[in-house]
Amino acid sequence: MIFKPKMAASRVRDGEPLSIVSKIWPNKFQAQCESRSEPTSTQWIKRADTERLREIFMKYASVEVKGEKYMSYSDFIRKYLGMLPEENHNEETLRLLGNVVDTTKDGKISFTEFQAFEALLSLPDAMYELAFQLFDTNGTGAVSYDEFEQVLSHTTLHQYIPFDFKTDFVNLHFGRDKRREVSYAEFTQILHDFHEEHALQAFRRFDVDHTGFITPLQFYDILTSLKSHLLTPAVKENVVAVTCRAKGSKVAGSDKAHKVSFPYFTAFISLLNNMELVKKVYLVTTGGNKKATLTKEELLHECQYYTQLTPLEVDILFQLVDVLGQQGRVSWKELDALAPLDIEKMPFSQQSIKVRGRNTEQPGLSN
Ligand SMILES: [Ca+2]
Repeated sequence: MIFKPKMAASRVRDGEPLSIVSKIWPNKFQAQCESRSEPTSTQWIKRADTERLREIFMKYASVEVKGEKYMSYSDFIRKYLGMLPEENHNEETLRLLGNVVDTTKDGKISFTEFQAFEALLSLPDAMYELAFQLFDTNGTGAVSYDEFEQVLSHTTLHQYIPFDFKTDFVNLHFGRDKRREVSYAEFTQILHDFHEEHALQAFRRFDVDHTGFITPLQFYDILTSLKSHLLTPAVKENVVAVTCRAKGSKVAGSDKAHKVSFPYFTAFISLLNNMELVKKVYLVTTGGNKKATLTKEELLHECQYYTQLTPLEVDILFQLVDVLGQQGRVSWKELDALAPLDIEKMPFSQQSIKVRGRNTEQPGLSN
């Protein structure tokens, strides 16, 4: 989402980037894409063999220093990955992306670095690793506040709704003097918390009177600017209608009718984030029968075992299901239409399926 939010959003359902990648690494990110003989779903995560990889590398490497071939950032990002195709592309963007692969930070990409990048893609936490390397611009193995601000300020996310860096969020993670550096493990958590904090800031920005309410259109604005990766067409088309009709967003007898309350706002986003869990709960309850339908009460009963899913989230789920034309009953079809990610096609999912020798048809999260 950093540089091409539209591309990122539209690719989510193609099973390529997880939301985190669409935010951080806006690309198809298959370094070995050219090495596939057959594009089967599991094969693309396999590591390409060295010889084939070298062949690909040599095809793009335009720089030669003392008899050694290297890729320039432009060779790698623009010609090989096909990102930033515009002639007048942003040089800073190119530098930030090239820098991810150039671990020696000498401005060019060696075969070893190319190979390491390819290997990184087959790690189970590849997407977080990529994000970390993007933020760790000087390659010290830790992210400083300056790096965090520099990279985030360069995102379209920040351009839509500026992130306020002068907040407790920054103080808590980097210290008040901003001198604390963040390790990889901590960084993965920060990345997660950052998106929540940003949504929170956006709500406050629109709630100018501090009433705890925003309008459905403002809600729509926030969702499409900050959470577009969570919005399937079914959600996007119906979000305003749903929030206008929702009981949870009205205060009876007051002028707050048809407004979005803060709890509704957070529950809505949380539900979209949790859709894979909802699918799991559905499958457990129906014994794996995707044709079965469940009422709100049935689903709610099962959801008690999962603390992540609140009754308000289940309410919102059924409000969405209702506008999809299923009065009061939910089946796999509706869940699928609302779920932002096809988790079974995700690289980490494929990887763990492979490791455990499981069939890719099996539903559910692999972690
Ligand atoms: Ca290098």
